Amino acid sequence: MAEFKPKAYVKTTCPYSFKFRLFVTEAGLAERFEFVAMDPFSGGFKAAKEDLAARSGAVVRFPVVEVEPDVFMTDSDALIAHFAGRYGIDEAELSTLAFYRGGLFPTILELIELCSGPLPWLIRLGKVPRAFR
Ligand SMILES: N[C@@H](CCC(=O)N[C@@H](CS)C(=O)NCC(=O)O)C(=O)O
Repeated sequence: MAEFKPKAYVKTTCPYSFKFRLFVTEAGLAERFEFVAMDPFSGGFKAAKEDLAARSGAVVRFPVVEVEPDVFMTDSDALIAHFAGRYGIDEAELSTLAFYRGGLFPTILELIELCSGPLPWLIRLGKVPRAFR
């Protein structure tokens, strides 16, 4: 029987999803995954997310990976550790991942945190940051 290919649901605007996608690519594992890009600006996003919630039995936080048929895992760092272990990857050797984790990633999280205070006001002005849509 063919080996199950983990199915990774990654949200296009999500810094955690990007971290996992970056790990997979830099580790040379891209061929081992099926990626599903979840675009919050597309019409099907809400229904696809609800379907994922029903199938996984949990509140959806991206990235989500179906690691085995009907077995779902979340949390970007836990997923990275899981697949690094499975494929014998040393995370410390992934310099682009370290570059992202050390700079852009915390910067985006900080911006999201800063925007969440004035969010109701931004919504009233019709200026909802992409990360909150
Ligand atoms: N600790 C989690 C955080 C994941 C998270 O907060 N994801 C956000 C998007 S960046 C999410 O899925 N929120 C629900 C949604 O966007 O529908 C991780 O590292 O994966």
